[in-house]
This record gives sequence, C-alpha cells and structure tokens, in this order.
Amino acid sequence: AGAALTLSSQEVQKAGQLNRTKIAEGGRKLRKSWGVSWVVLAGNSLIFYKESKGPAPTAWCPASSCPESSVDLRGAALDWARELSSKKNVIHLRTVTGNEFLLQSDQEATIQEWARAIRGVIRRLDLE
Ligand code: I3S
Repeated sequence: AGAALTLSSQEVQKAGQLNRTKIAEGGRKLRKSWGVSWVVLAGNSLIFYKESKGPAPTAWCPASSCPESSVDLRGAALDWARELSSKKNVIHLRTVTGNEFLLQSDQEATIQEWARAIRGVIRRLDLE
C-alpha cells in the first residue's frame, strides 16, 4: 500500500493486486505475458506497479524506485474480454493511443468493482 500512499494527493479511488498483460502497443499486437501488478486508479489514470522481486516477496517496492507505467483513461474504452482470453473475469482496456491491456482477477466481484470504477472515470472524462 506504500505506492498508494504516495499518490494520496491525486485522489486514489482504488488500489489492489490484479493479473495483467499488455496485448497491444500503439495498435500493434503484442505477445501476451501475464504477470501480477499492483494497480492504482488515481485521478484520470490507471497506474501499474511491478511486484517487487527483492528478498521480501510480499513487499511492494516504493513508488519512487519502482518501474511503473501509467494509462491515460481519457477516451479509453473498457469491455469484458470473453474472446481474448481463456481466463475468467477478464476486462479489456483500450486507450486512444492504441495500447491495450487485459486485467484479471480470480474473484468475479473484484474485477466487477474494477470495471465499475474504471468506467466511472472514463464516463467522467467523456463529460468534461
Ligand atoms: O491468446 P493466447 O495466445 O492463447 O494467449 C496465451 C499465450 O500468451 C500463452 O503464452 P505462450 O504462448 O507464450 O505459451 C499464455 O501462457 C497464456 O496465458 C495465454 O492465454 P490466456 O488465455 O491465459 O490469456
């Protein structure tokens, strides 16, 4: 939760651990590579933090030293990804820049909460 704390000034709306893979970059399809990310929904962005590979596997590295990527949700689209993965509970996020991600949780309720929260931000930005 250290990562989320440093973002408090940006209105953290949701944070948690999800399975994640990027499937396209700038409209170009990528090879899937699923991994666990710490995901933070804050302000207009979805931010991914890599799980720490250090000696304490349960700890997340501090935001300042952790490789991260950030997705601008303005104009993005979110759908269920039933045809894009054999896994259950997968959502598909597409950005205006043609980056695409799959996010997955084994808990249906968890991914539904994420879908609701991300859609909320996308809708708010659509209205601006
Ligand atoms: O859509 P795909 O290509 O069936 O996705 C699977 C592959 O990316 C696979 O990796 P390799 O092709 O390197 O073996 C992954 O291990 C699978 O998890 C991918 O499928 P799912 O259905 O799990 O998203």
